[in-house]
Amino acid sequence: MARIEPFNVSNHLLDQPDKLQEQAWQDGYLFFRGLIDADSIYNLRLDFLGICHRHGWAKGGDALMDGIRVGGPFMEGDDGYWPVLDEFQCLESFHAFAHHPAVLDMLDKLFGEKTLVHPRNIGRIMFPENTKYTTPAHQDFIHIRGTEETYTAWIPLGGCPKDMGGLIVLAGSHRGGIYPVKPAFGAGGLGIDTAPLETEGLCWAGTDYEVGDALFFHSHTVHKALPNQSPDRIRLSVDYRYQGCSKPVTEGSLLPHFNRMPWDEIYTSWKSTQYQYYWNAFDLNRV
Ligand SMILES: O=C(O)CCC(=O)C(=O)O
Repeated sequence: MARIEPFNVSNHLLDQPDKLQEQAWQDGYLFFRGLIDADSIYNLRLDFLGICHRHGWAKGGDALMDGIRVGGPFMEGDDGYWPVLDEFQCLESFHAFAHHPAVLDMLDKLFGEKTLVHPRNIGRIMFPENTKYTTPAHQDFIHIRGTEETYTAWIPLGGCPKDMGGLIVLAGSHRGGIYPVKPAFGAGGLGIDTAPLETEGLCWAGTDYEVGDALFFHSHTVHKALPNQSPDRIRLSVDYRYQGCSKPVTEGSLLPHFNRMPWDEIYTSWKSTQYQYYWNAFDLNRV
């Protein structure tokens, strides 16, 4: 594995929209330490791990919040994976978290207009001993479309040192257009050969993520996960997508991830309507 440079940390730019935009354009990503309060992270972690535990995938009791695997590795696409993913998808807390004020405040500055939160939210459960299915190097644009000025937020639900399989980005790779893809194992199923880009001088950037850290990257930025090499810890994380509200958006970005059930079914046990169909309040540029 090539060298991984530390992320540029952008907390000091939070009140300077021009500088935030400049930094994002330079690197293709923005990384913040402690952007999100720890309680919000732990609450969602608890909800995710409760589901994992009920399905026999994680230890319970005092060990629940440690995220210690039982059995597996289980992975996206397995029969037993869908019931877990469906429960994640129905969690009100999971969808509400995408609207965290600290995240939206930063993004409104980055986009220079009100942010549209895509409702197609993704929860990831990455087991150890599953290197083959580690997320391959890819660009999100081919999965999302709409505007290329879409940013993905990758937020681990707890600390995530590199050996637990955090996300890394190929800094500056967003300036090279769309790269050729080939079938690959792991999330998304498509991978990019990054060797030529590394030879040209692009470098991977990453970190040992701490609770509350958040990474945002442009839809053309090449990124991938590191393998989860911990002996027994499940890596939990969320992917949320955002764009300026005036920019084009595809219908697919307004559907649930994998579109396995309609929004009405997802909303069945929600307590609030605040984040239900909220995107209909925007005058969307649908493409
Ligand atoms: O968390 C992961 O392993 C994959 C996240 C990712 O690359 C994505 O959603 O685009």
